[in-house]
Amino acid sequence: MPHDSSDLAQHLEEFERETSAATDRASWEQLRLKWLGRKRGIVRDLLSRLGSIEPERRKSFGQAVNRLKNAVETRVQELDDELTARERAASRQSAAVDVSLPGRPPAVGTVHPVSLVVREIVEIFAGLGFSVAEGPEVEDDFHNFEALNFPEDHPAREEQDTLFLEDGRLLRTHTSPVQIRTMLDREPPIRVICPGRVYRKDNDLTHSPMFHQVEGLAVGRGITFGDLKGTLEAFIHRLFSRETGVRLRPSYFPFTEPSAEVDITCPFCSGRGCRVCSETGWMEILGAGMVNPRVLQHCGIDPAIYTGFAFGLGIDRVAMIRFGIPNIRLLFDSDERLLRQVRG
Ligand code: 2NL
Repeated sequence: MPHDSSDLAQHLEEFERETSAATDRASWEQLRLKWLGRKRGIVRDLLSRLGSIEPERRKSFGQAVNRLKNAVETRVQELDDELTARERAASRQSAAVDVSLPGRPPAVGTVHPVSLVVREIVEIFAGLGFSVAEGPEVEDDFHNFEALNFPEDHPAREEQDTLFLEDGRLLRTHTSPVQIRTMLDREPPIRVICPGRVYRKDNDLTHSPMFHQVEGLAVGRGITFGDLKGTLEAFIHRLFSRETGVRLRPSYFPFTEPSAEVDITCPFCSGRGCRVCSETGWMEILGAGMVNPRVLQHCGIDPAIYTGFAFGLGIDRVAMIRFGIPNIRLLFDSDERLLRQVRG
């Protein structure tokens, strides 16, 4: 049992040895408990023996224990300060910002080919005096079919082709309802271009249930089929090239009379014939015609005073032709590897 000053000197030596091994928090805490612990600490233990020591040695022993106690307390505090300083330095290091590192460039998206083509078409028609009109994608039977002179039993009205909501409304199958709304809202002269998403119950290698359309409408006094032809030729020459040939074939739509389908000379072979145009030299890109008087009437416009022309084209096909995208899936997958290859 350590009862005199020399034993205490050994304690001090032992303590010194142990401090050099206390290099982290855990070993420091062990050291502190062993020496300064309130219950079984060595210093506390020595002090508790003070009473059982002979009176003449009690004073010097007590002083020696106090010196040991002070030395241990001082050193434990020093070690604690050292550990804290090292921990702070380490966390500063790991949180440090290296201001000389180059910045991480933000990911920048690209404009979708369909949007590029829409912008271009809108720009061309703006130059011809047309403004953009937009409307809802969820429509009713009146704006999507009835006002457009679709007969009650027209196949396009069937569930087989049109996506219906439970309440009887539907996803618009063309952007024509936007033009119907425009005619109901405004007085002629009207010149609008209506780009947007449209929906049909179609899903195969060449059809997507959602696709994009642009329709145009001009209503005013004395508008003729010649105006339609001139407008479309100007448009096609700007969108493709001045050399592009244009031809109109008679066709039928319930909402126009007369109606035409519009072909252009194949942009891939300039009309000589290739695989893309099935060796015909022509590609169909538009449907058009003079607005059926019954449609004008549905919209409160007097067909005795006003006439109009209208046309519609699928944007997706134009974008695919324009950028050489071989199928509709690639166009709608939004794969950045494709999008980055397409530049307006
Ligand atoms: C096509 C054919 C066309 C129209 C759309 C239209 C709209 C109103 C009145 C009359 Cl409100 N016509 N739109 C006219 C002719 C053809 O689209 O093949 N589209 C892809």
